[in-house]
Parts: sequence; structure tokens; C-alpha cells
Amino acid sequence: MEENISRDATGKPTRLRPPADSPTNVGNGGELHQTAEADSPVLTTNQGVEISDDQNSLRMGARGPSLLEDFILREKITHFDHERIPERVVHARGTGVHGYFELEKSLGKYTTAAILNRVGERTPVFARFSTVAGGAGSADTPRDVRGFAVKFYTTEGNWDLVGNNIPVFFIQDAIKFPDLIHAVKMEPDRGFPQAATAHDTFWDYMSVTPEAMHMVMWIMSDRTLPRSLRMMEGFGIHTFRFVNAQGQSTFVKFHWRPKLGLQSTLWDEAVKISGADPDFHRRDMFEAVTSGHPAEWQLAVQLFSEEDAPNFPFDHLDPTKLIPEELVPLLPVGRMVLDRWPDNFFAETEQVAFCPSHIVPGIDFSDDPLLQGRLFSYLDTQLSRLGSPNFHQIPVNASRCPFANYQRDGHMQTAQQCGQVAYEPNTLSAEAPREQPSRGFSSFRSNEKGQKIRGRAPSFADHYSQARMFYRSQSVYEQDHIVSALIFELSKVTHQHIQETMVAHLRNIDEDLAKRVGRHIGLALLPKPAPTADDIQDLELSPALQIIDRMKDTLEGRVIGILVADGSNRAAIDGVRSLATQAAARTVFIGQRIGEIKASDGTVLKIDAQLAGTPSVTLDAVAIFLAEDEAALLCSEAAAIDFLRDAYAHLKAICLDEGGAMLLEKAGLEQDVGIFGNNFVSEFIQGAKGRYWEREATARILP
Ligand code: HDE
Repeated sequence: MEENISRDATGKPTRLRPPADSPTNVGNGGELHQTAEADSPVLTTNQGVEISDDQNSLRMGARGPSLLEDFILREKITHFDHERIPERVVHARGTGVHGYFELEKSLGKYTTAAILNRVGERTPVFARFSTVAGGAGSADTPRDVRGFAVKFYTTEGNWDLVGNNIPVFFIQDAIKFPDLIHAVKMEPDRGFPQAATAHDTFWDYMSVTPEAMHMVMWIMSDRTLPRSLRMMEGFGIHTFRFVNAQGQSTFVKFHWRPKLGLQSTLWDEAVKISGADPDFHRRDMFEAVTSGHPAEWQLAVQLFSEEDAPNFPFDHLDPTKLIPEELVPLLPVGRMVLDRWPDNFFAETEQVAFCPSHIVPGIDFSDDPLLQGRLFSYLDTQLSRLGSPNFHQIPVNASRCPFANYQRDGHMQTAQQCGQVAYEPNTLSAEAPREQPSRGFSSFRSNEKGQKIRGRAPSFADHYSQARMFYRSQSVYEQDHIVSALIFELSKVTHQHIQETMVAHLRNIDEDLAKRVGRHIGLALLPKPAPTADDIQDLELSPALQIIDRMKDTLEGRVIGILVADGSNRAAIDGVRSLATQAAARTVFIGQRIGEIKASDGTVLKIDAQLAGTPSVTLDAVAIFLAEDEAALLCSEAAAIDFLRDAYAHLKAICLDEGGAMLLEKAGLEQDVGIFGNNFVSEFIQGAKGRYWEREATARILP
């Protein structure tokens, strides 16, 4: 039978290919039936009743009305009608992967949490990466924050670290979150735009929310355009606490650092990827994980004491602030390896329920007012989304350690709870679960005092210093991108007073930034700087906040496209392929037609992808090797010219032989340091690791 089985990318059998003597048969009306063989599973109803015919409903006569009696039809359709559950109100679009966390350095001095004490121990995890604003069916690459949520199935219960790929947030208090999200989502009267911040209501809300200015700098940077989910950082954002065996507390911030380093796309590229492959990030993760290339991050912590905290030039409880690593260095403690694709998207990725309130003994919360609100929100949202207080019984959510209590019943109760006793304290059952005073979770005994007020601490009032620090810490190329992003976004705003207020805020961040943006959105005069509630400080710059600084000298996990046709130079093709493979990159052969080509030496080469469906935005670098006649043909193919033009405009390394050079000329592009002849393949492969930032000035007019 084996030869009849086709397999999916994970190697699992997918379906039987009907052989000549297949049990497939044709019914009276010509419809196909696939009937069970002696050793194959039988199709049944949910009650286990075997189904004889799944292609025809029960009807009165072959051409007559259908009968209400048909319980098989009704069960199937009713289940189908209820297939969808409410998508997440935010972070609806997501990609989940299983894996493990391995501790490399004990934090026993600071925390009793077993997962952070036992060096070498592997704890299973499920991670979900998401965009925030778009619906579940939106594209992967809008300009947006990415969610970075990890569920650790520890031996002491589940610990959910529900973070983002940006270390700060828009607002300082949870009570503002519904307004923030209403402002960014589709405008309610028109139902658009989908997954975009470039519209009136978002910028209206930003313009009257000065505390968001630091986050505005981050979202306008290339951090919101990651090349791959595997190439972005993750942050817990809030300050948390560790608590040790002596009951002492240390403050902690969590960081995830990708093994592959940081890589981003350019805005024009991200826009085009959305059309070419809306599943770009999900596909990239799927292909990596299912082909044996796990995604990996290092977990690092920033530790500081209650005594250190007042010396920082900002309040660490304010989630619009980060702690520069130049101030508190990062301590690497372990690694997360994501190596198993879920069996079923709905069961796992859709039904996984993260809650920041899921913590384990030895880890505790801080008083960050945004975190405090989140502790309520996530449990509440699961009740409405998953529809039952028993959502913790869904396998992806269930703890892997024993759990027992007296909570009972409820929708979709699947646990078989036995015995007479469903309350405590009790005297009737020796097996009943009891409290564990020494090991059980106990909150840090903090000294809280103060008046009951609705108000904000004065230490939260400086909204511009870290925004300035972030902007000025960027390389000039990254600063240009922030300027261009602000121009693009604010050019979509139709109310001039909103544009002016935004530029007024920018003046508090950087005068040159404000001028460049103001000029390009048509403001004849710069508005006065926005009023401030606190002095703006010139903080020490933090180059660690750049992306360019965090790129690794590696091609691992990336893709090189080689455009070929009949007669293409085999030696050049093999040269690129072998050096790319050595550098742990993947190569894709692209042709005008799927099938095979005959290379220059007469050998046959299989084409992986068709040119029009594989624009260069989906690739990290491109090589074009074409015989003269084929090059002449492709000179009149827009997809080929765009392939080259986009690779050039997106600052990618390009390798060309003489045929490729004909396309270069036709595209009206000039030779530069990022364009290599086919005798310089190793230089090309080295160049493919990064981008030719200096080319940007010739590829577009910088604002
Ligand atoms: Fe969330 N957020 N959030 N958020 N959030 C949700 O919970 C919420 C915030 C984050 O892959 C929701 O299960 C409030 C910060 C991620 O399933 C909801 C506030 C950070 C995910 C919710 C915040 C996040 C969510 C929607 C302000 C970074 C996706 C569905 C107090 C540290 C998790 C759900 C996944 C999801 C509420 C702010 C990250 C409605 C009220 C700050 C990664 O409960």
C-alpha cells in the first residue's frame, strides 16, 4: 500500500491515491463514492453510527424534497454551521508552534520557580506569534506590532509570558485599551481599513495621547516589518518580580533574542509581499519547522532591585518606557526551540488561551497599571471566545502537571469528576485535594500604601525623552525609514489639525524629524511644540535599539532565488547553490514555466517556482543567469523586469551573468557595489546576508 500514500510537508500520510482496483465507485447520479476497505477507518456520525452514503441526503424520491428525518445530514450541517468561534478581538491573526525551553543558567538565587532552577531541564512550550490589528484572515505583513506569546507547561503549572516584539506599549493604563483598539481597528462607519494604522481615527487618538509617542517611534520603525517571525525579538514589556526562597524580591524584564538575528523588510517590499503571499510569515515558519530547521530564541533577563529602581531616569512601572541594556545588562538564561508544527490549526493555534495571570510560584507581578488590567482581561476574553470556564481542559491549554480542585460542571465539562465531595474544607474524603502552604503560590508581601485615587504618578509624565533616545539611537538609514513611514501614514490623514498636532509632538522628539515630516505632508508652517508635563531629557543613546546593529552575519534561514531558462550557465547556477547551501540558506529555481529546463551543459534542472508567482520580494537575494536568446525574450516580460527592479529598490544583493545584465539595462538600472558578476559568487553570497543601505539614496528620493 505504501506507494499509494501521498504525504504532506510534515511527512504525514494525506490521502490514498486511488489505484486501478480502488474501492472508489460511481453512484447512479455519477457522483464518486470512496468506500472503506476491511482495514481502513469507517466514516461514522459523532455518535459512532457507521455511514453508508455521505454524498446523498435522504429525500423523497430521487428528484424529490429532502426529509427532516435525515439525522446524518442535520448533524453534519449543524456542526459545520458552528465551526467558527469568535476571533480574538486583537491579535486575531496568528501562527503557533510547539517546542521546548531549556534552562542554561540557574536563577535559583532570585526565584524558586522550578523552570528557572533546574539547568538542562526541558520544559514543553507552545508559542503563538500574531499581528494586532487585522482580522484572522488578514495578511501577515502589515505595519503592525507582533504578539509574542509563550505558554510554558512547567512542572508547577502553566506560566504564560504574553509579550510583543516591541519592548514598550502605547498606553500607561489598562482603562485606555478599548479606546486604543477602537481607534486602530477598521473605522466603524465604513468597515475599513483592514490591518492598517494609516487612517484618521488611529492618528486622531495618537495625537491626543502623548504617552504613546515612544511607541509611535517604534511602530514607525522597521520593527513592525519583520522579515520573518524567526528574525524578531520578543519582550515581556512589563516589570515582573522574582521571589526567592527567603521571600526576597528582584524586579525582572524578559527578553527573547532570535538566534538568526534581526532582519526586517522595507515598507514597499512588505506592501508587495501582502499581495504576493499573504501567508508569508506563517509559510516561512511552517517550511522551516517542518523541514527540520527549528526556530530558536535565547531568553535573557534584566534584573534590578527595589533599591536600583528609583535611580533610573524613568519609572520602571511605566510600560511606555524600556530599560536600556546599557543601563541594566541582559543576562542570558536559556533557549527556546520551536520544532513541532501543530497537528491542527484550530485545536491548537486558535484555541490556545494565554493569560498574563498564569504564573507559577517564584514569579510575581509588579504594580504596572497596564499589567494589572491585563490580569483581568485575558481570563474574561477566553470565557467569551472559547465559551466555557472549562477552556483549561482543551489539550493545548491543559497543564501537563496534575491539577485538581472543587470547580465543577459548566459548559463542555470533559473531566470525569468522581466522588461525593465537591467542596472544601471537608472531612468526608481522604483523597480530596488540600492546600500546600509551603510550596503553593504565595504573593510577594509588598508594602503598599497610599490614598485611593484615580490618577497617574508624576513619574509617568515624561513622554518624550525615551522617544527621542530611540529615534536618535537609530542609524541614519533607519531614521530615514521612520521619517518616510510618518509621512506615508500622516498623508492618509484627512484632517489637517491631526497632522499638525502630530508634528507638534515630533518637535519634542527631534526638530529635524518634525521638519522633514511637516514639509512632506504639506504643512507650510511648523506648529508650536506640544505642551509637556515634564522636562525632556537627553538620555544616553542606546545603539542596541537598532535593527541594523542586531543583524547577524548569517544567511541561515533565508532564501536566494535564481532565475533561469533553457541554456542557463550550469556552473554559475551550481556555484550559487552550493555556497548558499553551505551558508544554510535555501535556493529556489525560478522559471517562466514550471517543469524542467535544459541547462548550458545539457543537464536537466527542475524549476521550483513560476516567475510571476515568485516576485523578488519573497526572496532575500537574487541571481539571474540567462542565455542571450532567453534574456532577449524576458526583456519584454514585465515580471522579469520587476523581479530585478524590486530586488534593486529593496537593496538586495544581485548576481548577474551577461544575460542578466541585458535585463539590468532594460530595467534602466546602473551597476553598483551590490551587483555582482557570475565570477563573484562568494562575494554575492556574503552580500546577500545584509542589504545595500547606501543604494537607497539612488533608488528613491529620501525625504
Ligand atoms: Fe493583549 N489582549 N491586552 N497585550 N495581547 C489579548 O486576549 C489586553 C497588551 C498580547 O496569541 C486578548 O486572548 C488589554 C500588552 C498578545 O493568543 C485580550 C491590554 C501586550 C496577545 C487582550 C493589553 C499584549 C494579546 C485578545 C491593556 C504585550 C495574543 C485575545 C491592558 C505585553 C495572545 C486574547 C495570543 C491578546 C487584552 C495590552 C500582548 C482582549 C486589556 C501591553 C501577544 O484579552
